[in-house]
Amino acid sequence: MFPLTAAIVALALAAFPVAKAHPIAESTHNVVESIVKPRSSVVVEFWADNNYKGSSWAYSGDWNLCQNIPDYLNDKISSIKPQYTDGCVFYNDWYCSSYSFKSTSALSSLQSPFNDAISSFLCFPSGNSGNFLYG
Ligand SMILES: [Ca+2]
Repeated sequence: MFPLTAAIVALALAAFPVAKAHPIAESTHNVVESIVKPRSSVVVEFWADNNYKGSSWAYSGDWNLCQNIPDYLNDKISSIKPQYTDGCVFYNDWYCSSYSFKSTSALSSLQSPFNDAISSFLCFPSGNSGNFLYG
C-alpha cells in the first residue's frame, strides 16, 4: 500500500467505523433468568374430612394474598396442611374477615368454631414469622 492509500483507508475507517457487535449474552441471560426463575410460593392443602381425607384442594400461590376457598369446599374444610410458610391465618368468612386462627403446621381435625367454617386464608413467607395478622 502506498502511504497515501494507507492514510485514506485509515481516514475512511475513522469516519465510518465498522459496526461492532454488542455482547448480548449477559442481558439476555438476565431476562431469561427473570422469566424462568420460580417464585417462591406457599402451598396449602385442604380436605373436607378429618385426617386429610375427602374432597381436597391444593393451593399454590403468592404470599400475603387473601385467597377465598373454592365453593365446593367452602364451609366444609376439616383438615389442613400449610407448607413452605411460617404460617397461615384462616378465616370464617370470605376476603379474610370474621373469626380467624393461625397455624404453622398441619391440623388433622379442626375444632369448633373453625371446623366446616373456613372460607378464606392468608399465608406468610418463611422467615417472616413476626408479621402475623389477627382478625
Ligand atoms: Ca368437613
